[in-house]
Amino acid sequence: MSTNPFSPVVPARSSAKPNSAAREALAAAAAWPLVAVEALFELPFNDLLHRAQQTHREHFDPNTIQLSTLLSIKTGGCSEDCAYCSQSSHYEAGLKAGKLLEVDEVVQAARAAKRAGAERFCMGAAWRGPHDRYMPALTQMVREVKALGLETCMTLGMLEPAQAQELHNAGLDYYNHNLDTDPEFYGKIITTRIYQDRLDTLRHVRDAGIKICCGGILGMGETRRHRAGLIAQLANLDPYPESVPINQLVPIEGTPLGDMPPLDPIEFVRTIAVARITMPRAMIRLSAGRQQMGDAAQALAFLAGANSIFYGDRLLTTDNAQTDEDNDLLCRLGMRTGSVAPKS
Ligand code: SAM
Ligand code: DTB
Ligand code: SF4
Repeated sequence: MSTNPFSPVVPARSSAKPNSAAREALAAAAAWPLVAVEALFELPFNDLLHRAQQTHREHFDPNTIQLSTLLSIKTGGCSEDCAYCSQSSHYEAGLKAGKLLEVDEVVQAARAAKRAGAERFCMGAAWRGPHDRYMPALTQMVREVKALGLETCMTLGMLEPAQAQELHNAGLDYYNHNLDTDPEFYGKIITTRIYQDRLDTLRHVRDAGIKICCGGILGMGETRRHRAGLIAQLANLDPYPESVPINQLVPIEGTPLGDMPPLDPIEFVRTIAVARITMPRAMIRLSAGRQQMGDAAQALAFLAGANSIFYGDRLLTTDNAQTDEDNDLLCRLGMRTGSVAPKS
């Protein structure tokens, strides 16, 4: 074990050559034990932000932000019971369910996103997982959106290995599948699929050669320990996700979490900082909830190491921060938008 509670245990992929017992112990050890992640959360805010900003500068240009645009390609009528979601058929959120969009409609929206400055186009479907009969249309969407010169991302629920491979073969760059929260709190939010189902899908995606976008939601009534647990789960994926969306709950009337009070913005920013420190080369996306957050909290989140946002007036079924407000904020912060990659 490391003696510094703020440093990760030497991971199993270290170049050191321990004896076999030690090697086994190292392999069993998580890169970021929960106690080390909790210790980061406990730091004085200024110390935590300083450390996160240092990490951020080591790996990224601190003044460039990447823009991703979302499109709901199949809305509502979902069989799952995720307590935060407007699209679950278990709740009455007043949403009209739709069919899978035509490929042309998706490509038209992607073209508009590209014109507006997006680097990545993320297509989301309200499914437990895609039925095989939709795979030809989905792969066609990937091919055509990619041909526009955009990075492609899809979030379609659970994937079988063969489906992941088909999407990879079509050119899908990223697959978004969130852990949402830590394993202990998970059962309070979703009962129709288990944590291991999510980990299995992430493995299928990784094995197919697609990059992973995986994060969670804050403000669902979880404790700090649960937030630390979520970050530890993400940081201990081997390798950790290339993209980490951190959503603030958008409370939706009619869902079980519709009345949830907002999370303290300081705690939200702390979580971003801990994600940056524990996953130094990941894109950390300040995702849902920006409209409710205000400029000051967003500016702090960028200082804490967030370097991507969803850009465009809509998320999936709710309003996003409006693009003219985003342009104004980024201008006041002197931030550029464009392609972001970790320094080699
Ligand atoms: N059905 C697929 C799934 O669940 O994997 C893909 C779409 S689902 C809407 C994608 C993610 O959006 C969820 O995992 C959750 O993290 C996030 N999300 C959904 N509703 C939200 C809300 N009201 N507030 C914040 N994040 C939300
Ligand atoms: C993610 O982590 N957040 C996005 C994206 N991945 C698919 C979705 C946010 C949805 C917010 C609520 C809504 O608009 O329905
Ligand atoms: Fe369905 Fe995804 Fe919403 Fe859960 S988060 S209810 S799986 S659309």
